[in-house]
Amino acid sequence: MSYVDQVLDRVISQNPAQPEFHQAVREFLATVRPVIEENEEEYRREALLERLTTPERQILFRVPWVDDKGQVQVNNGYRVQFNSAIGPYKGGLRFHPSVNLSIIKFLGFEQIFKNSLTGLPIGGGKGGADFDPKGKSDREVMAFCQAFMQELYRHIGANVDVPAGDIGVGGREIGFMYGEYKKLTGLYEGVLTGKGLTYGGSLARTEATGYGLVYFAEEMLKANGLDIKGKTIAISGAGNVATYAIQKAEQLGAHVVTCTDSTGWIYDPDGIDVALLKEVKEVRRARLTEYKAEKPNAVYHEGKGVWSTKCDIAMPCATQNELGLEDAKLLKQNGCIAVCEGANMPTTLEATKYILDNGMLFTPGKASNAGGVATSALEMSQNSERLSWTFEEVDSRLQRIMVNIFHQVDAAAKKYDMPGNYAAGANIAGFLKVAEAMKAQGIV
Ligand code: NDP
Ligand code: 2IT
Repeated sequence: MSYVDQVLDRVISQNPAQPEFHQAVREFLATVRPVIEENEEEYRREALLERLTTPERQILFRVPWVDDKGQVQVNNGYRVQFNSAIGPYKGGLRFHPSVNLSIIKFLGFEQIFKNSLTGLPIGGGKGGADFDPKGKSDREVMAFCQAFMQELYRHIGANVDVPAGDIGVGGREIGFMYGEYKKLTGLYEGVLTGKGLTYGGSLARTEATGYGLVYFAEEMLKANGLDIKGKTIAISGAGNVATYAIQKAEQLGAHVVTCTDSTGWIYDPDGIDVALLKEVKEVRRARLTEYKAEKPNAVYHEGKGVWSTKCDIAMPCATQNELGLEDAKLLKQNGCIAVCEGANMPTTLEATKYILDNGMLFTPGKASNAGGVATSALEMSQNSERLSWTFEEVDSRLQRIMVNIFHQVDAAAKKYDMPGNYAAGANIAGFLKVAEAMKAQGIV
């Protein structure tokens, strides 16, 4: 049996009932196969792939907190410190009722290669809890964040592990967690990114993932003789990534006609109104029905279905496995030419295969959404030198990083005879740097 197949079998049997983690590893191993096969004996002897697919450390903890009625609630907390070959563990925290070890491990695994692609010194990690911030008061969210940090603080640090936001974790949650970390440790250090601007945050971090996605898409389209200007885009999600992807795409002359939340979706022929979207989702923390209520031309659909929209480009920016095979077929039928992932693993393996086999362009999240974590690393740099850069400085570095990631990914795909297969290119380019660093550091 080939080494790659042997490792995949091992991952599946040693991590039962973790379908998302299996999916991420399967996708990765399938595309790095040609690189491994060039040096199979050496990789096998050093158990490089076994080490890479096994987290360095997994922390599972109880998070007890008191709700507004005086009832004690208990949630499950996670931090998976996956790989520190190229830098301190870095990756977001997700608060969502669906969170489990499989989801945190798939995210942590992909984060290793994403962080490598940024060219910055950050290792891979991810964490979170099955806490649902929906419908909770600010005091309840604070109580939860404090309880979460009461355990997490002993495992993280500015040079150890630096968490940030993800689904359900934005500026409010990072603030509460930062305050608790400072109180427990007495340290005022860059232990979290995505901080508020008054206490060590970086300008443009809020916008970075969405903006970075559009910078990446723009460069990829350019390399294929296309222009983002004038394109109709269907986006899913209505959170941090989606909002700023919509804003940047509209600034660059594209026409974004959809957004979604967990209960339904909006089609707005006039183009999504970002100011209204932010008011509904960030300020009121309400449903998209409130967007519709203020936009007579917009149509609100309950449930799923956003990928039935006629568009040139689809940008899934909500969550994993939100774009399946039937969605990919619909997109193709309707003339869509590119799927650019803003979320982590939003496209199923079957849908990705269909997209690539049918001549559509595809950019994998670990490359196209890397602008968020790259800007987090820029926030770490600013914290270290105790300076704050201007918005323009951070944004122009972000643009350069995204353009550079695209060219690394493109070159790796070409080098291994898979031109245009950016999914393979991203995995290979991300992997090679981490593998070299792991080799250099010996068996640890
Ligand atoms: P937010 O919590 O800000 O927004 C998430 C959006 O997706 C919300 O509109 C939410 O709906 C919707 N959503 C979440 N879960 C589901 C679900 N299970 N089914 C349907 N809709 C869902 O998160 P982000 O924008 O930060 O994250 C979106 C994606 O981008 C995630 O995959 C995340 O891992 C990835 N990502 C985020 C980065 C960041 O910097 N924040 C960086 C790189 C990737 P509702 O409004 O109803 O809650
Ligand atoms: O998936 C991701 O890259 C993030 N949620 C951002 C991580 C970070 O450390 O900024």
